[in-house]
Amino acid sequence: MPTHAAHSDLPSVVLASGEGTNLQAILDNSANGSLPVTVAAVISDHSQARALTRARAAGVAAETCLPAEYPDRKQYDTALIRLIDRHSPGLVVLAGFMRILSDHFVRHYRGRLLNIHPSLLPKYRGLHTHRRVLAGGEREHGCSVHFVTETLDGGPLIAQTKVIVRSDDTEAALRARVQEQEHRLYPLVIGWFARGRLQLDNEHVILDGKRLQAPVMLPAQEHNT
Ligand code: NHR
Ligand code: GAR
Repeated sequence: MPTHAAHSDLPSVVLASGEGTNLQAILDNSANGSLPVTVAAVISDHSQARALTRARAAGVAAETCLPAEYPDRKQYDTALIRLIDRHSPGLVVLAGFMRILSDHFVRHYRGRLLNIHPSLLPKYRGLHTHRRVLAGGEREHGCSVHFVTETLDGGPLIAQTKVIVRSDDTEAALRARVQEQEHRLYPLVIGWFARGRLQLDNEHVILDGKRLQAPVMLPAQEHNT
């Protein structure tokens, strides 16, 4: 049974720390009718994040939750939960959110918390993935969408897209090609969730009623080489 009526948009909150290009992809797909979500609010841990400007431009509530205003991570995360839950979201989307979230936070949103990570997980968890991929001499790279659980960048994988590493690649060039894929992959997966096709069952991802044995690999486009 779909958990959401097909005709109603799923209220969602997006957390973003920086540029907000993934947020923009979500807003654009929502606006053009191809993604049945309503972004109820964008919340950032940085007051100057471009993501907040993008939210305002789209007529979406832009809010901040600033780490400097809380004595520790626990109280920060509690405040963040309170801000988010004012919007009663069915989905919380991490879109370049750069703060590690406590177990308490992650459990509170279990099964409705998604992240996009710039690597082919389980390879290259953590930060500076593009640099590390180049240093590691990898020939393939990409991005992954996963349900967030207590294990950092270790939650059950939903879908991935590959990018071929070029011999003359730079960190910036590689990042740009990976991000181009992120902007296709994330709205697609969020759409599955919003249409009730995607669930988390303990440690397993269910898509269209079946347990995924491996992440869905989104076929590359012609320019994705
Ligand atoms: N929280 C949990 N519990 N589990 C995950 O899988 C999470 C998460 C919070 C964020 C995104 C993630 C990524 O895709 C994410 C996944 C930040 C860091 C980090 O080290 C690591 C992974 C991710 C996001 N942050 C530093 C910190 O001390 C700060 C770094 C900075 O500000 O530049 O929080 O990679
Ligand atoms: C994205 O590439 C995302 O994969 C990455 O940050 C970028 C945010 O870009 N996320 C992480 O590295 C999480 N640690 P955006 O703000 O333009 O969407």
